[in-house]
Amino acid sequence: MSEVQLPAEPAPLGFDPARTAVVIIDMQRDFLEPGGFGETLGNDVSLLQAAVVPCQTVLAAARAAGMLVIHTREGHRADLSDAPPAKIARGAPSKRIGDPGPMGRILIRGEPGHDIVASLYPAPGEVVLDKPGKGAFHQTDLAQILQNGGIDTLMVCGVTTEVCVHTTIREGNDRGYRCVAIGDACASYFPEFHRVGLEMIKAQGGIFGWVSDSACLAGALAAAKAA
Ligand code: C5J
Repeated sequence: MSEVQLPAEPAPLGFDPARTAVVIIDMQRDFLEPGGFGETLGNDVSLLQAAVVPCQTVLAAARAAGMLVIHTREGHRADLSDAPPAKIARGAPSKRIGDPGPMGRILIRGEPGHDIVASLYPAPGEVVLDKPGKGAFHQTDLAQILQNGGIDTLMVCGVTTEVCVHTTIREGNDRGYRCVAIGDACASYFPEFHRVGLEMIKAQGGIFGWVSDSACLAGALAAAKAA
């Protein structure tokens, strides 16, 4: 497939699917389902459902185009040795990271709540990247994976827009990647933060990235394949 033209803001972006990775951030039960980390912080987790179908569209399009797909999961080792005390102590949640909950221990690797929601489950061979922080580059081998794959562009979606999606796009931008937020495939517990979060990325001529949507990405890939 030759260069694909993606409608995006602040400007269209040409990308090579062979050099582009789709990064799906933290579509985990702990954030999207009742009884997990998101709800312990007092959030209405149902708001994140808005990103599920658009993420499915992105995932299906990426798979059909043979693109590198990376699923991230925020979480910690069972002994919490990789969890900064300042992160565990933060706020006044009903349960803290590591406490037992209805989906197992909160935000702990291997627990049911840490897993990716069934509707977006990784296919065999897709990269599943465990990250202890908000950004997908922090304390992970993502940079090595992208370098080995010859990747220069990231299509980023998932949750939450203003936290882990933003942090990952900022990290990627600083490392020289062209980062596109797939806006409707991102969601937040705070609709206003979602809206403004996307505005921030594309402001000032695309100060740290581009914003597009799932239909545009799927349509652009399909059009390029048919050409
Ligand atoms: C948060 C995330 N919001 N995946 N994590 O703590 O955005």
